[in-house]
Amino acid sequence: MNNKTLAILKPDCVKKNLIGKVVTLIQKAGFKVSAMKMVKLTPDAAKGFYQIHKDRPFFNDLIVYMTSGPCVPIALEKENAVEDFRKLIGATDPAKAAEGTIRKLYADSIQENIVHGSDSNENAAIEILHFFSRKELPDINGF
Ligand code: IDP
Ligand code: MG
Repeated sequence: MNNKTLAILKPDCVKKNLIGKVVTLIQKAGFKVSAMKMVKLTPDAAKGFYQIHKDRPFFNDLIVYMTSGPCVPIALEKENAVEDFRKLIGATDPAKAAEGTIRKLYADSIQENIVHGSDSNENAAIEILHFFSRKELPDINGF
C-alpha cells in the first residue's frame, strides 16, 4: 500500500478558520479526500496517537495542544501519498519549511504547525484506522 496517507487538520487550523484553504491546497495537489470527520480528541486518544513521542520533552504540551479543540482527520489517496503529502506540508518547524508549503504558509510554531501527515505507509494504515472504522472507508481498497 503506497497510495494512502492520514492528514489531520490540527486544532490551530480549525481555530484559525483555515479548513477550507488547507483542504483546497490538498485537493489542488492531486489528493483525493476519501474520508473526513471532525473530532475532539480525548487525552487518551491523543496519547495513543502520539505514543511514539511519549518520552519526548514536548509530549505533554503536544497532548494539551491536540486536545485544545476539534481537529479534522482526513484519509487521503494519491500515488506516492505519504512522501508527496510530507512534501506538501513542509518541515515540522515552519521556520524551516520550504516556500509554498502548508506549514510555511500558515503555521505559527514547531508545535502549532497546522497539519499532520503520516511518515510511512505502515503508519498511514495504522493512523487511518485510528480515526475511521472500515465501514467509514467504503471506497478505500487495501483495508
Ligand atoms: P511531524 O508532525 O512533522 O511528523 P513529529 O516529529 O512527528 O513531526 O512531531 C509530532 C508533532 O509534535 C509535531 O507536528 C509538532 O506538533 C510537535 N512537535 C514536534 N517537535 C516539537 C518540538 O520540538 N517542540 C514542540 N512541539 C514539537
Ligand atoms: Mg510525525
